[in-house]
Amino acid sequence: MTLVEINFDGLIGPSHNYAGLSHGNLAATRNAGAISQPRAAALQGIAKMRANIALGLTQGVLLPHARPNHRWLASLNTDYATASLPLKAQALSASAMWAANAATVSPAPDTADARCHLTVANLVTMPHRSHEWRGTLAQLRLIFANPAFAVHPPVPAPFGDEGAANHMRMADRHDAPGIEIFVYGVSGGGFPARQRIEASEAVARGHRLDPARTLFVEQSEAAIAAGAFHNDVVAVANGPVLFAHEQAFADKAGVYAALLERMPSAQIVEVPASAVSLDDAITSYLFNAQLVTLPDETLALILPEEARANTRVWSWLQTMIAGNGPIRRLEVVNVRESMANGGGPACLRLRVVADPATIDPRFLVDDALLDHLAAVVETHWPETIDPTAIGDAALINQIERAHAALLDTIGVTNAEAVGLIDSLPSS
Ligand code: SUG
Repeated sequence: MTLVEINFDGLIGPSHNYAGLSHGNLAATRNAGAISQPRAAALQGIAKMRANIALGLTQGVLLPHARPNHRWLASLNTDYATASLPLKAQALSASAMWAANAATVSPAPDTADARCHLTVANLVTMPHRSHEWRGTLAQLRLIFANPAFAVHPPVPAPFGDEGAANHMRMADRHDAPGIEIFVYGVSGGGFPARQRIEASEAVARGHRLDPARTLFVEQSEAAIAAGAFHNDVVAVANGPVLFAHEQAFADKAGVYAALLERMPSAQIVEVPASAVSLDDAITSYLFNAQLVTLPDETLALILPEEARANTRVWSWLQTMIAGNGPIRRLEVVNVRESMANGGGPACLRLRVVADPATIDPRFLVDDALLDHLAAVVETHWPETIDPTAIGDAALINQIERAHAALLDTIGVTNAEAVGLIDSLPSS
């Protein structure tokens, strides 16, 4: 059994639009009302997956959810035609693309029963995300049906849980026992803290983690106030390396000491505020890079173009690479459409350390499958969406046909589609 890290990227759905639904997510708020490009967005995501495969990484895909979510609207005693514009936007959101918020994952070497545990995030803080969990649960149960996995439903409201975006795992090797770090928020400049400690603790118990190798860490108020609505906007970890902004945590000295005590081999790469301010870190998404281990065991950062465009961030990165640190390579990807809604390269992926042989092969991608996905996107995804025009029946029809064409391409059966679609028929 070979455990490897698999990055499951959320394929950007045909309803991707800028409705400005996420209070505290400054990029999304800034772009509210802009015209989105769902087709270009999905192709950017596919290009990122291709680039990761070319680096020798194992790549998976999570499918967009059926939108609008008719079942959710029905539970609110309305339907898409008669719902208010805000409810329409919430029901139509393509936010399931940000796979880092799909679930928290604890690989088998960390758990008492040696299974890989996944807990679906409840995402209760934001209405448009609060109805993702059913579709996510159905999809994860399909992909990870093998007994090597335990897929758990979300922890209950009101304890907000945002999944892997607020969770980091460090280990000397992917297949060795690791340290799991859960990052929760308390408050931040009037913005909601989306991750509650009660949720993090519940997930850790459900995953049967060793308390001696589990840390619960508070995100700094300053980071939340500056727009870091998830920890993965100010810190990322992989292998023995923690890459973090100086102001990411409420008590950084305590965090670093607790980590080093449990994992003396841990390496902390801290970016000082004097070199990169929180604002620069958040607008450039420096820390929303994918920090990955390449086949030659060196570490690389997969960064958004916005990080290269920021001269302070880029010059800090150049200095880092010129030094003797553990991160040896920088790769730049264009995920602009997702970035404009506050989702960088790391938001778009869920990491699962597992044996690929235990995973439903329809969800593991190679270049040939990506060619098929790109063809479906080119044919069916809307070119643009104006968020004031989401009442247009022809647009909704196109979005629903696009999703059906995708399920067909992946080879999802009708019976499986019922669970995935998570909606009442629109007719
Ligand atoms: O939850 N944006 C997402 C971005 C999630 C980024 N994920 C991570 N950091 N892991 C969010 O705020 C914007 C949708 C809109 O406004 O229409 C949105 O939901």
